Amino acid sequence: MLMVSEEVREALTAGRPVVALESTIIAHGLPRPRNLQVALELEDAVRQEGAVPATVAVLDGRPHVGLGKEQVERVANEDGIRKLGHRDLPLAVATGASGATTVSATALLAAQAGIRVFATGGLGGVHREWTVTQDESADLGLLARTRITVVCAGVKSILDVPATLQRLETLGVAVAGYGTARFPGFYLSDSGHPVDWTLESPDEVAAVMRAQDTLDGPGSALIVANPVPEDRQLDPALHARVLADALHACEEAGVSGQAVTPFLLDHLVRHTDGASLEANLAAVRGNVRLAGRIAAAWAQA
Ligand code: PSU
Ligand code: MN
Repeated sequence: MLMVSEEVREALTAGRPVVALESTIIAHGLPRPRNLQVALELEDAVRQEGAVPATVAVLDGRPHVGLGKEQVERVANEDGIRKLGHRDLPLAVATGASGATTVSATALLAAQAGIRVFATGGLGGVHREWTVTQDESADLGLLARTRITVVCAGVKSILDVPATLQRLETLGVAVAGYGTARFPGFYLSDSGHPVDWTLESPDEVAAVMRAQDTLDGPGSALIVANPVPEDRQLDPALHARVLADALHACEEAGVSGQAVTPFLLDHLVRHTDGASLEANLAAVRGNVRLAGRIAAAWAQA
């Protein structure tokens, strides 16, 4: 049922590096037409690091790992592309729907295809107001059950960051800062919260992955939290101001469920004159490149 592209299948069989990429950021996280350019650029960046990109999406009810150019175009431009978390996969498959995969659905499909390294922008997590809405991204629960390394710039700053870090601890998901002892803040290099572990090189990350396998504990993820370079981050004062506005607007508009994340991200883009988009892209680019290097170190191991 899983459609693994020929290029990805060959690379996996030969033990060459592969990096999974999610598609929700393309379909629902970035404005058109920039989203298509970015999708292709990210695939290119993976290739420049010597790895094969495997963008994940569901098209006409078929889960794909590794997309051709026309398929990437569909994800970026087609109206009615849904947002699919892992719980949505059987529904999309059985009804023949098309959709972009979130971190949870991407991690699941990538792991099933035998891919160990995955790059994204920011993970989903615990939303502010959790006590009222119980809105916690399914990303966290799935990563507690899936042996995959996720390179991200932390969790989106629209979330409750300390609550998300606590949930990751409770769920037993390993978290390490890459070259930093601070948990990155997605648009910002530093969320203001520390991490317990710091890894300094792709080889070190690969060694942790090997240790996960050797110890053979619960099949959980390794989160490599890679900060956006400081000179590329969103101005922290602007970030604080616009984020407060965005959260307020979201409440006013009565947005809930799956629509919350895209609503907030879009609000930030429009009210920072695109600066949040640039910081977002800088973060994702950095993550994709690092993931390529980690995949290469892992393939050599
Ligand atoms: N980070 C971004 N843009 C996004 C997302 C993350 O910069 O669009 C997506 C990811 O796919 C993540 C999802 O898995 O949002 C989380 O959505 P939710 O909170 O509905 O679980
Ligand atoms: Mn949610």
